[in-house]
Amino acid sequence: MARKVVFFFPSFASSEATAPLGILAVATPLLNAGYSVELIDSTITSNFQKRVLDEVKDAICLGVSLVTGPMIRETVAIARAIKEWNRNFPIILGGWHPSLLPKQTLEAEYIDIVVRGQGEDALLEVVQHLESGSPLDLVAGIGFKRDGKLIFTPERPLKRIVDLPPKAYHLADFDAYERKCGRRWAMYISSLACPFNCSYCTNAGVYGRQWNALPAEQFVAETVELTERYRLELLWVVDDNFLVDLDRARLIADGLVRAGARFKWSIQATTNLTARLSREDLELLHRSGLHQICQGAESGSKKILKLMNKDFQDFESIHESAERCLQVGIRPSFNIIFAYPGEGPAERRETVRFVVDMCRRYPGAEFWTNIFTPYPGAPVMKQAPQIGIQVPETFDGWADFFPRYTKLPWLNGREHKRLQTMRDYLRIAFDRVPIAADTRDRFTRLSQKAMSFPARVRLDYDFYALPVELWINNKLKRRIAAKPAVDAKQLEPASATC
Ligand code: B12
Ligand code: SF4
Repeated sequence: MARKVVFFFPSFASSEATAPLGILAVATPLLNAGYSVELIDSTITSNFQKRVLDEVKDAICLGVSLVTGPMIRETVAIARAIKEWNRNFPIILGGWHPSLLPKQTLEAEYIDIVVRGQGEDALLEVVQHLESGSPLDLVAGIGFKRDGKLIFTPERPLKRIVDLPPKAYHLADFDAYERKCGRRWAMYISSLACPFNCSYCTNAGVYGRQWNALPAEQFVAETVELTERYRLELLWVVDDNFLVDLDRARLIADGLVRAGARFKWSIQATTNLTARLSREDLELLHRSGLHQICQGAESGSKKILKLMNKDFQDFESIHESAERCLQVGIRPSFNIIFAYPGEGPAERRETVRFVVDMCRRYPGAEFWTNIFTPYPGAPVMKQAPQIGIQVPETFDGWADFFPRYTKLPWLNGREHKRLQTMRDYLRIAFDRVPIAADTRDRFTRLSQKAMSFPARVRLDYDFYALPVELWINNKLKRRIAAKPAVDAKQLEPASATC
């Protein structure tokens, strides 16, 4: 048997294709230990099932990385196909879903091992044990099966990001991702955890709340090298809250300017921390290439923000951050969660008014909306029985948990349809800039622009009957690239993609 490990990354239902950072992270220690690694990403591999089956023939094991939701579908399909070929071939799951629900995931008959939390050291140790045939009991932070029994080893302490090895970016086929997405970009991570604890968020459950980060010099050196080596035009820094340490952010910006960096980058940060940035800070960040700050506004209702445990955020700071970012040329992007438990028609209306008002006042600010999706491990899940959320009892039961179409006990039937229609109107009323290249022709662009005016009127009057603009928009969208099949199967025509 070759000293080879195969990784599979299931489709994540988005055209914003790039290399999966979790797999690039866990591959490094394997490569350093002399193993060879094969990465098959469903998004860029049309015959991915055959490729996986071919590659595992002479490998030690298969590793899959996934989050809760539709990625589970392809994971199940691949795992079942492998087990049909050889029921003893080890299948290892890592990433967010198995970390948050290790027991239920391992109960699936086609899963052999789950890795909980950071996988760099754990996977290397698992692979070494599989290779030598020795028992896995001493590998911390995993679950495995023995004689049909599930065995969980003690938790593995979290490592700080400075102590983690660099990611194996060379495994990524950036040409293929560029062909798919129309843009050459990558993800980069420079800090772990978030000091806050929003009740819908799963972060604290996997990474705790001890924010820790790479030093500014390392950020500058690595990102400049990475973007030059792979000719990347954009880096999405996927830190949960990039701006916790403002001095570090300033030093990074200064370092990138001095290094003559030519790439664009975007970050995620809370609104309160973004509002702390002065105009000078933002100008410096913009000069260094920062072009977008993604922030979780989440609701236009004070009551809902409180229920979400987002007391640290106020509307004044959201306005301030939008205004100041736009003044220097940085795009403020905000997320919204509709239908959070406790949200009724009045609070939903407040949120729509808030979004519309922000977009009118600050042209260039953008909003991305979701439907509340109860994720395992999020603090709000403790209330699941009281609020009537049916928690799936099997691994594959989580496949339909997806913010684009989640149905909830308090958001079903007509209410669900109405919200989806309203979200569609928000999409066409105001512009948003996705990472994937804009493939619309002039005709589509102008037609969509023309439809933004009636859409705004509808949002003002809360009137969504006979949605002709959406019907036309769907026809227009069919002329441009389709999304991956995994997602398309689930979407109802009227609410399909943005
Ligand atoms: C980048 C990102 C995306 C990108 C992914 C692009 C890509 N090509 O990978 C995009 C935009 C597509 C995306 C989409 C979504 N995302 Co997202 N995303 C992230 C984000 C910001 C970073 C992930 C990352 O790469 N981190 C860096 C790597 C190094 O860390 P890691 O993933 O934790 O990996 C470590 C371990 O998990 C483990 N590991 C990971 N994989 C594997 C595999 C094996 C075999 C092993 C052993 C170990 C292992 O080892 C790694 C190294 O220590 C996280 C937030 C976060 N803090 O991580 C959210 C996050 C993962 N996303 C989340 C969500 C909810 C979504 C969406 C549903 C959002 C939406 N509104 O549509 C969709 C779902 C898409 C789908 N698949 O169904 C949630 C997941 C919650 C959950 N229960 O699963 C997170 C945690 C955000 C949050 N706080 O709620 N996302
Ligand atoms: S601020 Fe963002 S990352 Fe931090 S807990 Fe809230 S949702 Fe999660």
